[in-house]
Amino acid sequence: GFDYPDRLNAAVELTDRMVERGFGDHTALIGNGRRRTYKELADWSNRIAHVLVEDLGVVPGNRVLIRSANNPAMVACWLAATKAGAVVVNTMPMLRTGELTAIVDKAEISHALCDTRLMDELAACAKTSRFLKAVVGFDGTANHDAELDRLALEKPVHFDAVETSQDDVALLGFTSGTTGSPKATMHFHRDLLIIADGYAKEVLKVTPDDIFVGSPPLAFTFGLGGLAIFPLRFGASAALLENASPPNLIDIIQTYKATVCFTAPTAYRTMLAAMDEGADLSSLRAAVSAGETLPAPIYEEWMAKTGKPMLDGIGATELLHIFVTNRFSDHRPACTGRPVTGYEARVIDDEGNEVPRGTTGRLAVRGPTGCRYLNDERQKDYVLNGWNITGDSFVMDEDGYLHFAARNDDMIQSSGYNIAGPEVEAALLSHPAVAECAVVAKPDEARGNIVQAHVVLNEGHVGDDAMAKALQDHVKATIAPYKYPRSIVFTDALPKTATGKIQRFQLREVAR
Ligand code: 3SK
Repeated sequence: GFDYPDRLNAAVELTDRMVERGFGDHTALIGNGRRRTYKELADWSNRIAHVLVEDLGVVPGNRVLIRSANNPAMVACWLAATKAGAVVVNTMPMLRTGELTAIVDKAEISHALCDTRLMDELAACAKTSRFLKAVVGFDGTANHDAELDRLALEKPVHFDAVETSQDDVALLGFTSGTTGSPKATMHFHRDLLIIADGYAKEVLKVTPDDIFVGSPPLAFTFGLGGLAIFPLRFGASAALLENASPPNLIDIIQTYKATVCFTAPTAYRTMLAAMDEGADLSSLRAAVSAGETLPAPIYEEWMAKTGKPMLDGIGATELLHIFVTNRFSDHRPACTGRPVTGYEARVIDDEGNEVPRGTTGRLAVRGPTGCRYLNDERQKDYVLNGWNITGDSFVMDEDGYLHFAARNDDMIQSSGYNIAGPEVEAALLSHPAVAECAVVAKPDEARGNIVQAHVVLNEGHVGDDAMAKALQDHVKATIAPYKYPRSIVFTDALPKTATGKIQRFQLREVAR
């Protein structure tokens, strides 16, 4: 178990406490071409916390929204609001007024801190909101040239943080909407530390020498953990990118000799290709892959080129971070691994009973960090006796290792067969012409559904009938022939969420 004092403010632990522990001069964050030490980050967040309390009237329990790309100012704002005892909702730059309004209404947001470059959509939301009282701009480029920065510069660097309880809510994580209306998951101050003291310590073995990089937004708990909480908890550094496209990620890894990377399989695929062109990514000691299941060929090529395993893991906003993972000394291809210490995983049927090993069922998980939805009837559908019922189907093998089968809604029922869309995708991806693909069910009179593949080809290949036939033959030759995609749609790009997940529901709608 984890043993924290009753009175615990996670933001203090990640900044002022680190200064007390001797990390004051150590780099905490790199961003906008500058380094910020732990002392600078502690002072910066303390000054902003003064503004929140004294100028904006934030009181403990107020919900404060932050709108920004990944930059040090966003981290300072998140820490400041947490120090002030607020409940933070971090949001991504791509959200539009409608999506912001849904969040503001659900979480009853009273105050918002917004990068001045992203004000318009939030200002439109504030105009009509009955909850949002104040929107204050900060300078995401860290030139301290916005209202929040000017107010903060007048404040002292010491702040008496609110002595929150370890189980006071610190963060609301909104689930990224691959379907339907968003849900908000509540996380306590202690949860923010548990993911570091659990997964990051046990699996990643973080040291102060580590330099973290990655692509997930800080607004997504995958990013907040991987790019802020984990490095700050252990006196390590994070290099933040506002635009974490694969070329920028490759660049920053080389520039700062990053040691730990958090991203999704697609970016790793680009990195592997870049290595062939001479990119030097040898500084990376940990390559964490999550968000989408890791295809075995990427894992294998990474292993062959670096001599190190890529660590596939699965997490959820509901549980805050990764709860099942491979480990440096315990990893397998096409396998997501075993639960992180403190978490339990089960594969269950529709009645909630555990299915025999080797059988596909729904993944259920229980652990110290969740799941509690904010004011949401759906709690009773997704959380049973403390077990969070995920949206994924998995198989647990005889040794207790979990293997991804499909998103529940990615199971395709065709002519009485259950076909896991991702399995067909993996087969397609093993064809050299295929860059990316997504497989969905297309309703069909004769078969109920047929398998439809949406395919992005690598450069130099043409999406014609001959190519479709070649891909179908390849799938038939790779997996059981009944699984082959009877329909193939060639496309330039797949629809994705802001966090990079393929939005299969959009493709399904087109298929209908
Ligand atoms: O696997 C995911 O999608 C995820 C979600 C939230 C936090 C961490 C992860 C890996």
